[in-house]
Parts: sequence; C-alpha cells; structure tokens
Amino acid sequence: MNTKIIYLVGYMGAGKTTVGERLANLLGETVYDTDKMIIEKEGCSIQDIFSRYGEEHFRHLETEILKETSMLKGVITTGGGMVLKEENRELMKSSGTVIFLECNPMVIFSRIKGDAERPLLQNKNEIEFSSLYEKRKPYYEKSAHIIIDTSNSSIDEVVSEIE
Ligand code: SKM
Repeated sequence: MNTKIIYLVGYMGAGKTTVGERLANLLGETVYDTDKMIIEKEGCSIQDIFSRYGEEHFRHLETEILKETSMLKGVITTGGGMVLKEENRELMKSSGTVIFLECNPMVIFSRIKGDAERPLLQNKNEIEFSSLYEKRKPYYEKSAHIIIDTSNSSIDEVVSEIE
C-alpha cells in the first residue's frame, strides 16, 4: 500500500477535518483539505461556487485540486462528494492509502444541521440527509483501502486506530 499520502474520505460532518489535523500532527506530516484549497484558489465560499456556477462546476474544480494534491505527501482530507467520480476514486487509490470514516448520518445531522456553508445540507431533513448518505456509501466503500466506523468512537480513538 502506498502511504505517501493518506486520504480521508467520508460524508460531510464525519470528522475528516479534525481527524486529519490530529493525524498529520501525530505523523509530523502536512494536512491538505481539498475544500479549503478550492476556497483559497477561487477566492469565494463553496456555497457561492454552488449558487453561482452550479454543482458540476464545483466537481470539476474538485478533480483539478485532487490532481494537484496527488503529487504531494501528507494527509489529505477530501470533500464529502470526492468519491462520486470514478476518475477521483482511481486517482486516490493509486496515489495513496484511502481511509473511509464511516458514520451514522443521524448522529451527524444533529451536529451539523443549520450549517450555511454546506450547500448539500440546505433544505434537507434528517431522512433526506440519511438517504443521500446511503446512496453514497457504496462509493465511499469502493474508494477505500480501509474502513473505520467512527459512530461510537472519539476523535482520539479514531486517530490511534489509523496510526
Ligand atoms: O465539498 C463540500 C461540498 O459542500 C460538497 C460536499 C458533498 O457533496 O458532500 C461536501 C463538502 O465537503
């Protein structure tokens, strides 16, 4: 397995960013977050990109950023929809180790509901949010070398399991 890069994939709110930062710290590596990189490069929020140019344009930017990060070394935390394109799944799998942070969508929903910076969360109730997760789950699973269930674990437990 290629461990030059550790990719964290999973649904929005699963804890990828926090786990990624702690993990990178522990390993003495740099952490890169694809959502943050897109925001910096485009100079506007993800919410703005979605509303001005649409989701498809965002997905294109996401793939471009992934290509850049695949040349780096470190921990890469990915947007919740990164696994949707086969091209992205293949690139991650061939350039690093992909870890899926599995989670219970009901638990996540209660934590992140109302977050205006998550366009795909807007106007969704708990059932719709969970059903989007169920639709995506096969893609997270397909993309991953390792699956870690985070539903009943603390951030520290997840980080030490990965370590
Ligand atoms: O990448 C962002 C964006 O809001 C889309 C997304 C998704 O499709 O689940 C998750 C976020 O990380």
